[in-house]
Amino acid sequence: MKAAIFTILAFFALSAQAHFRLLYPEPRGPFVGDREPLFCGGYDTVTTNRTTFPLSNGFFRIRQGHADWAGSVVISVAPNPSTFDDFTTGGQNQFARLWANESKSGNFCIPLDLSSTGVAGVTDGANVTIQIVITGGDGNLYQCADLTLSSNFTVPADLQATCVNQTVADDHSSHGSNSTNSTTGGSTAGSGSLGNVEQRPLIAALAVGVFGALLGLL
Ligand SMILES: [Cu+2]
Repeated sequence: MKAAIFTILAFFALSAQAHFRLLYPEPRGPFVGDREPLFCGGYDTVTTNRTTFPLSNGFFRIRQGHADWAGSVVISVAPNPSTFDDFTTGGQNQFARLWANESKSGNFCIPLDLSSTGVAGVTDGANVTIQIVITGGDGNLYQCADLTLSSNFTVPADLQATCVNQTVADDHSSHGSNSTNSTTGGSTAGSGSLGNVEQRPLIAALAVGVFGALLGLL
């Protein structure tokens, strides 16, 4: 009986809590691990309280429970994007950030310059939705944020200050332990819940916008 309970707990820890959290901009709704494999993490209706987001030189923050993961960002200009098709044109994904990969888990702050997407309608004042797509060994996972773009908006200093990268030192034991800790995680970077962290040169590279360039290594 005890073994069975432990197995069940372990299952929930891995299935519901590993995954990733979108910390900024604000996701459509509260994180529900079991629904993260679904479109927009299970939230298929646009929110009414959009986040004002810079058209140029923005960023997004995630906390990633998987080692050896890849991520991309797609964008929709539909007023109420509710299906994956709303993030495509002519059958092709509208990328705001091309796929790139990373070996570590932890906190990541990734540049997102929406002015350079080349997607029609991604302009000053536009209402758009971004969908972060992460794959780390248990299928694609999704989180969405509804935004209003502004060319003269700067992310407030307190939010800028949270834009840091911290990776977990031990890749392959982190999935389980991090998933347990993340159940109490707050919304700020560097909360200490990830245990030992270290800075890596790659992470510094991410901060200055090399993320997309890593595609060439895939
Ligand atoms: Cu997962």
